[in-house]
Amino acid sequence: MKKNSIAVFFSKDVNVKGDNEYFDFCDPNIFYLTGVDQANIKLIMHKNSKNEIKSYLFVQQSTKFLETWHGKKLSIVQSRSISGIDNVYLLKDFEDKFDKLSKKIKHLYTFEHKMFDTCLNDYKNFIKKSKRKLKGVSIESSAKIISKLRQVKSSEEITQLQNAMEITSEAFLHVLKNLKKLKNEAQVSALLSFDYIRNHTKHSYEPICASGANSCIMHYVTNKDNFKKNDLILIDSGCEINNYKNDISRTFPVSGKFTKRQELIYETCLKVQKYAISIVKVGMNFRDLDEAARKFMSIELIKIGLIKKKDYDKDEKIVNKFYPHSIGHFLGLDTHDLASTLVLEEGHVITIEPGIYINKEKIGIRIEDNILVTNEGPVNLSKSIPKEIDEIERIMNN
Ligand SMILES: [Mn+2]
Repeated sequence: MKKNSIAVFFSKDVNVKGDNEYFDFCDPNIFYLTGVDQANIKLIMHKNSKNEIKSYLFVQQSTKFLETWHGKKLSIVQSRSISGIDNVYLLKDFEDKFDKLSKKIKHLYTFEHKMFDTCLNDYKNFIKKSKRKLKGVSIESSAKIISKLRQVKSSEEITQLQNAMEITSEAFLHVLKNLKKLKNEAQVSALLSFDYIRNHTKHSYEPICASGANSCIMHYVTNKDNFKKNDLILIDSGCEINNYKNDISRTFPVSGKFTKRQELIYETCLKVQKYAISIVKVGMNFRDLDEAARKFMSIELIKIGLIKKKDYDKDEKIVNKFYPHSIGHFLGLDTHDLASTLVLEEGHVITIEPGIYINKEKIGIRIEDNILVTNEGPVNLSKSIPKEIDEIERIMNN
């Protein structure tokens, strides 16, 4: 932050649909900065002319109504102890405090990012009002600063991801061991939920349990179709601990055995995945990684005859027909985490997830691991989840 500046973050209120509540994770930025995971809170960070920083946290006052219907809100004392911020106030004091603090500032940082839900009416109105009120103050986005911080994971954050991975891994293994007995996508989805929830975690995102032709739909979440003989099932799922998210994909044969054709496509995808992981290193641009993986994929798809070399030479985009997405994304408090830079640094966590989708053959394969970037090379956080064909078949048929 620049001298004489203020950064302001709001978290969402509890979502209500009909008469039911949806407890969305409050706000990744506020959680990152304060450790408080509660809806409807506000944060001001103030840097004065002497480079001194003070933070102010505003929390909702517990009322009889809230306690009856939603449960107790964190008290000021609790919020202080969780956040380490001395200056904790009630929400109703926000405006006063902001007006006082903003008198001498030259810059106001607001969080606006195209990828994220900043469509809080409250927050939008606040920005609008500030623009009107604060003459001569430059209004800037804090996205770049906060992304830079969030992108590099501390060892505590990596531990959260690893702890979650133990449970994600347990769930995938549980599915693998039982898959031959299961009859449909819903049962796979239920088994994942069973393991996540009984281990006090939750889904990082809506799981994808896509069998047969459904596996060629990238964001399939219907998860209800019955298995047909020789179907593959593509499972894209993960749990989160303290809001730190896993994001794993595996593809298994529901019968316990890959057909020869499925085996060929699967091995091709796995080869590309292993290659992409192997070239991950500090200093590499994610775009170059994506490019190299796509090139490797193209060569492999030509080798197995899925695309013709002469067609590829004419138009490299032909690969997109079978591999329509990129090699992966950054991961953390958001499944598609903020990234201030595409150049990999120690502590970045990314997914590596090539896929091959052949609609007319009802074959969709994606293999996705979560990779920690270190100076010593890539560390596969999800290596305990089987992806070799012989291992998958051995576990399924045991
Ligand atoms: Mn992913």
